[in-house]
Amino acid sequence: ATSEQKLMTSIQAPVAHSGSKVTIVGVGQVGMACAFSIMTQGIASELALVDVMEDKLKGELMDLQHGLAFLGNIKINAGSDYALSAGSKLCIVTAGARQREGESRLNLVQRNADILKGMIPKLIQHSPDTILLIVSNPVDLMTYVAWKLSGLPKERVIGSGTNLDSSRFRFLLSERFNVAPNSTHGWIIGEHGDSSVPVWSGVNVAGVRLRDLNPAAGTDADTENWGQIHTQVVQSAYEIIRLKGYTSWAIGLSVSILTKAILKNSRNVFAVSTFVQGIHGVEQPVFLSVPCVVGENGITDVIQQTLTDGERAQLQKSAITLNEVQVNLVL
Ligand code: 6V0
Repeated sequence: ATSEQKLMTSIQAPVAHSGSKVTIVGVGQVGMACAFSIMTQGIASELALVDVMEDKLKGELMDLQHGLAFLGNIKINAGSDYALSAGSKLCIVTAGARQREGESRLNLVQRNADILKGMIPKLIQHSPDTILLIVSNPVDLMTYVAWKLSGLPKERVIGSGTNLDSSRFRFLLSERFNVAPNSTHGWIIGEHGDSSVPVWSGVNVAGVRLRDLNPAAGTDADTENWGQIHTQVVQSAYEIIRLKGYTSWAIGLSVSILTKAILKNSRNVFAVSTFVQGIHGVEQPVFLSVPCVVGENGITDVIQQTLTDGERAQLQKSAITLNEVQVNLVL
């Protein structure tokens, strides 16, 4: 008998796969930050990492596994074969090129669409009932591409969208108010990127609205220059990329909280990229971020925010811009 057989009396074979399996495609800076956040918070019971770089996969796998004695156990696998992803409740896509210094997110579009073409059908083949969470940029367009390639219903294909922008916004607001970021509420919707829309009317602490304290907040007439905060949000990815080469920790946490909402059916509300044709007067079949209720079956509801005419017009303009790129994509 082996030592294992001497150690234990077997009663029955353990199950091969447990319920909350998550696949992450792309083990670059973003994918690994997502993996680390999910692992350390004990959100998933199983993690599969897929990429094209075998050595990097093996190294990352070993490095994560060597931390498991400090955490709750989770089963981690890594490899280039999509069979590893079988039975995933959620597949997170972070593979692809990232912006080069000074490059806009929209510029990446066909390069990353081509990468998704080789990946999405394989993910669906192995996990036909999965939810897709798209992170690769430009995320709103990539979410559309993933939706088209997957054949999944639209509510099961989610883009990480402006969940990160909203968090950046809340952090910067919180510094001005000198209260904690998670006690500071505010939403950025629309495109994850240069044309995102800050909803100033909703910014509040404990229900006290900034606009009631300063009716000009976020407008050109504002002497306190709150609008500068949105400019900073828009520039922050460019700034971080200039300073450290990529962004990782905040997007990893943004993705892990979305993962938790899905696996635990939490029905929290997040600004994520969803199909918005017919919402806020958007006419094009595009994905943009609006506050969505997120649960085990994906997006169940969209919150109907009270927007100003200007905010609606900005959303509609983003939709037109995205659609112009979208119709020229080769899928
Ligand atoms: P990275 O560190 O270059 O990692 C990309 C990974 O993708 C690498 O490990 C590649 O090997 C892998 N990859 C490339 N092609 C394939 C393929 N065909 N199949 C499987 N894997 C592949 O980039 P990083 O992790 O920094 O960024 C990844 C993506 O996330 C980029 O498109 C970023 O622009 C995007 N981000 C999106 C954010 C958001 O808020 N939505 C935030 C930050 C970055």
